[in-house]
Amino acid sequence: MAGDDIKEVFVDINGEPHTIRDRIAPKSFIDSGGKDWIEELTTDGKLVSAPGLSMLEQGQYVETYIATFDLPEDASDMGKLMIRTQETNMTVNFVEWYHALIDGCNNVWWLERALQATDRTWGIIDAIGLLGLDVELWNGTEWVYQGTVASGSHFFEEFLIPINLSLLGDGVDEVKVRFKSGSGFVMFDQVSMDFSPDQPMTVYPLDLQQVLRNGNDDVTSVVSNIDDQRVKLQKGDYLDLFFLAPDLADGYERGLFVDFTGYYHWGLESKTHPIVNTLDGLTYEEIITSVLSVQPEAAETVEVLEWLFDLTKSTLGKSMEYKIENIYVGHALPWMKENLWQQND
Ligand SMILES: [Ca+2]
Ligand SMILES: [Ca+2]
Repeated sequence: MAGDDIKEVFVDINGEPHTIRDRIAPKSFIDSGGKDWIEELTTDGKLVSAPGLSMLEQGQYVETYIATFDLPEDASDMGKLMIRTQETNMTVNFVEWYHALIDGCNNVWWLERALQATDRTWGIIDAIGLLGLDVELWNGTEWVYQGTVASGSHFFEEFLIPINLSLLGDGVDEVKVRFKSGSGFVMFDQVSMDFSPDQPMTVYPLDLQQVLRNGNDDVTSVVSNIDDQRVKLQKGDYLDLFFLAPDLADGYERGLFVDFTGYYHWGLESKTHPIVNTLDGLTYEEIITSVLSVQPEAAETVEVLEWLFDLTKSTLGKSMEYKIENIYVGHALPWMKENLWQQND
């Protein structure tokens, strides 16, 4: 990247890199009840958080915050909204509910294969969206969707959401951005926006030279391609990745970002079974038949799965409010109260 006043390069939630010049804080950050949280937002160590449980129990499934920024006269057409957030136990416990429901330790090994073999999984993926954080822009008439920060135990990780400022009418001197999530699902530490135009950047994809697991196990061929071959890391495991850096042109600075795919398992001691290697290319029904022949007690989880498919078919494409009411409050919350929070009653 080139430009004297560039402070950093930052990749947005869609994987596009941007240059950052100034982080401008909003002038207010107002929740749905009218309370302004700007002090918590702009103070280090203070957080914006809502009493999720009592809100859900009172039927307020979604909480919104509106951040208002002054629009600089020289603003470009894209605002670079940066947020530092943390998920709360409300979302962590939801994943725990799912894990308990499917008896994850005993069944994840075949479930991940079965779920890849049926279209009904789209309902479940869509339902998991209830844990996300939606971002909208006020265009003077209505709220216009800008993007979603997906859930995933981000411990004060920072995200950049590009905001399409060309949607604003002429003569507008304020930018209003609305955040929407399940009540109490997300805590905000910091929110800011950079209105500067992106500076010239050249992206060089670097060739992966070598990848070592735990310092000595060469897994380069496994992670060089997106395919069925994956490296599994248990707690404490690590990967070292080695790249060759290209020369830096005069007047440019270097920023680095990593692009990778993968997923994580919930629970440390997931068991597996040798027949997992024979499930490639099988249909959902064939996978279930194979699994039941070696693990008959999985029948219980197969039933749960059918129930989940039906439940998430009924919430497919519905609003965040609807999904939280019918999945989270309808099923997960009673389980949490009984199994996780008993001692606090
Ligand atoms: Ca703060
Ligand atoms: Ca691979």
